[in-house]
Amino acid sequence: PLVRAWWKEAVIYQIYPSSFCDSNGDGIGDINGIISKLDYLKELGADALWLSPIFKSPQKDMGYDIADYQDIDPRYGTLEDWDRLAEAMHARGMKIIMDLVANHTSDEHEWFKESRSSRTNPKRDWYYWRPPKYDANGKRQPPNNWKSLFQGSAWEWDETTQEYYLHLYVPGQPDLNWENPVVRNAVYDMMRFWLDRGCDGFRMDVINKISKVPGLPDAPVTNPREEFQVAHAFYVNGPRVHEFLQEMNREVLSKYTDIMTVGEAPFTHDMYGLAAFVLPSNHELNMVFQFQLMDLDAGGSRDAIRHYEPRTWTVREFKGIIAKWQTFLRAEGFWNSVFIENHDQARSVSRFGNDSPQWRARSAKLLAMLQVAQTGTIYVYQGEELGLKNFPKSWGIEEYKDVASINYYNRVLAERVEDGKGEDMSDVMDGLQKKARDHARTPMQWDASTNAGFTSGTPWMRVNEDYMEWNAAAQREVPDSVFSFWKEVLEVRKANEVLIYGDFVLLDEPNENIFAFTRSLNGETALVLLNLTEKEAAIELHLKKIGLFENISLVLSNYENVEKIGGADSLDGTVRLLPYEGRIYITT
Ligand code: TEU
Ligand code: CA
Repeated sequence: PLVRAWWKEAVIYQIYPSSFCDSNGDGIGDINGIISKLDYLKELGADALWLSPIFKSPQKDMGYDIADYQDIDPRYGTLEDWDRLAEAMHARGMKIIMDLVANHTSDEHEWFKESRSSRTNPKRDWYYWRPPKYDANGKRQPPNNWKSLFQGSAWEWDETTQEYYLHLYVPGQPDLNWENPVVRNAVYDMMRFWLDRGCDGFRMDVINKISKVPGLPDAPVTNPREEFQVAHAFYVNGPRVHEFLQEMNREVLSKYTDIMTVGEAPFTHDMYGLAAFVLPSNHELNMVFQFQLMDLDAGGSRDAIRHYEPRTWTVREFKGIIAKWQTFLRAEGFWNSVFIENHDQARSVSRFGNDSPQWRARSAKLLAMLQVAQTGTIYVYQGEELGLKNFPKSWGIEEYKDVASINYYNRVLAERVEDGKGEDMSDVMDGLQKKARDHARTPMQWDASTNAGFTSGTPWMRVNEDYMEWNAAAQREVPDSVFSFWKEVLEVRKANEVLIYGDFVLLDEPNENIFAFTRSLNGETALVLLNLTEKEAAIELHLKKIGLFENISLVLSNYENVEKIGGADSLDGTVRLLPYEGRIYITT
């Protein structure tokens, strides 16, 4: 049965506040900057905005290290600014989604300051504190061999109380101890604070890591060369995660109407494991972000070292992943999140399209079609609607600002120096140029003026060179720009329920170039043909046999002069698509 919801139909636009729009010339984007762009976002078709964290933070991981959940970082503005933003958005019929980062806090959060002050502090147990181990030589060692996701041990030594604390990310991001019910209640109180203030929902940061395997045992040694080991199995979808989220739902989420939740769930591609977060009967979250497609071009497991090693992929792998999630547990009510960019990912046109001058706009449009043709909530990341691409290879390591990139670079360099292998880092720079999170974080390109109109001061991060040509102002006026195309695809999506709710059937799985599928709902069918390659490609369609296409018409195309075919004839037999050509037909 079809269960409608606003958040299923919504287009959610993600804002990375530091890089969106700077209103006061300090080089950093802010809330007033966002307010000044609401009409642009409305024009695009955004129904909701998800803001990456703007809470008080020392910014060791760009705000994903929160020092006060109930205050805004001064670089972004004030609580009053937030109120004005929420009001301005609601006045335009838009919803505001905040980032809930509750797996960890900053080490500058009051909770942690108290916790670290003494072993007997009442908040000691709010975090994971453990005594050291000693090796055969009597040398102090961390309590287990877990590796931090951002390099090194996941444990930090604390001189004052002579114990280690756990941090899956940087040392400035100590993990909260969700085993402690008082901690959970403190998080719930904070959530109520925002919901009562007018927040319409949460994107929940690494929510699948809040429960750790009891006893925190050593991870198996999968990489003998390394001192610390990948330990995903000990905290990804951990033993009590569903109990905690059901409690959160009971205590908080269920008390508010019309809010939405999306949990970030990296480091697993296990369908059934992730279904448990989403199936309505479980009463946890509305949807999750799963990262199987994002991991497709990563060199290895999610071990950070191989993560930056590019991997080549095939069209069949690509469409296989999408088909898997599009068809998964539809009847039971599983709901997808559809995205190919966010603030942790390189630009999609550079990864899955083709960012050469010849194909950039064409393939960016194809990727827009790829997304609106899927069932699930659509997420658009700032700049994706303009076809923004990765910054160039000529940028040195000093232009990379992300702690994950810098730690990775430094670690490989240290290893090479130690091995006497010289200091040639060109392969590492190549990996970063393809995969680093930094590419999504360059300032938004608004117009052709200095600093792309992002700031009148000095931008905190270098602006991509191509802004003179690739910017919002230039594209807004041009009917065949990537921006205008995004507007159009989002309109078509909203006008056609079959694209939102229809059942997905993959066509011609073995085709090595074309991703073809149908979507059907209540007797209506959409046919989607996407050539994911730089060459012309063909597909054999037998639509008359299926008997579906008596009256179909082309509703979306990223080439100008495609014949507006109305009828099955021209689609029955061999259909040829130009490079990166996409077409969406819908029965009339
Ligand atoms: O990211 C979760 C995460 O672990 C990965 O997506 C990570 O960015 C990737 O492995 C790096 O290679 C979330 C946030 O989205 C990210 O920005 C934060 O850094 C992280 O959590 C910690 O809060
Ligand atoms: Ca500013």
